[in-house]
Amino acid sequence: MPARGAFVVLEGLDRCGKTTQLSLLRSSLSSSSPPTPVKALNFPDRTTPIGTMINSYLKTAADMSDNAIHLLFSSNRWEAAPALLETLREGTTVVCDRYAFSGVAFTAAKNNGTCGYDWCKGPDVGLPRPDLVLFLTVSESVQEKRGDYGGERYETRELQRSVRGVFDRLRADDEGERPWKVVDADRSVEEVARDIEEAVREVEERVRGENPPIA
Ligand code: T5A
Ligand code: NA
Repeated sequence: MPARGAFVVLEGLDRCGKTTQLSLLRSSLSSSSPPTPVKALNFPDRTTPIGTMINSYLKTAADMSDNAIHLLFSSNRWEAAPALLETLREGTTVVCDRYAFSGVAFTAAKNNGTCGYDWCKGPDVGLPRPDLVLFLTVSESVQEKRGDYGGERYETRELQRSVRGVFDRLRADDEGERPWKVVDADRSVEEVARDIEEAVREVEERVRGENPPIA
């Protein structure tokens, strides 16, 4: 049986550059010699029926309680989980734009009494566990200047500040479980890409060598 693939998650505030970096990473891994089998995923996956509901919520076309939308974001990961596990078991590395950390960070950031930090974590317990979290940091002034910022529901200065705080708490609580690499994403696309590729090659090598179980 081949060693499983590594599961790498990119996290960060809105417009930190995850999508840009994910596509560069995918091409650099698949064009290396020998090529690394790699698959890119992103959450929310707006293409499924659940994702369609999430999309209307984010575009502010639909309203929903904070608890209900939180559970939809989580369901959107659970519906992808069987295929994700299968891909990793085949030996393909998965790089993923946002995951359960975003789920907790954005809902808990609302400071709504019925969906506090601990409640927010519950629905994602048991999902496939990432081997590495790449956390892209972006300063407020850079973020707000990036293309299209401000169009979706969560893209306000006040909420993004609160999200930043919850991400810090998540990182502190999670670092004992798996490595987090903080990447300064205010820099050029190329500089950020270099750091990300290096970290991913390291984790790839570790996972291929140790072939740890996917919990
Ligand atoms: N959410 C998500 C939840 O509330 N719960 C959950 O469980 C999940 C999974 C949508 C929202 O949903 C929330 C979080 C979000 O508010 P999304 O679809 O990932 O999530 O939306 P965004 O975070 O807004 O994703 P974007 O695709 O818009 O931003 P990215 O991917 O971080 O940034 P990217 O690469 O598209 O870049 C944005 C712009 O900046 C430029 C790019 O060209 C682009 O114009 N850029 C740079 N410019 C200069 N220097 C660099 N280094 C640059 N990198 C990118
Ligand atoms: Na956004």
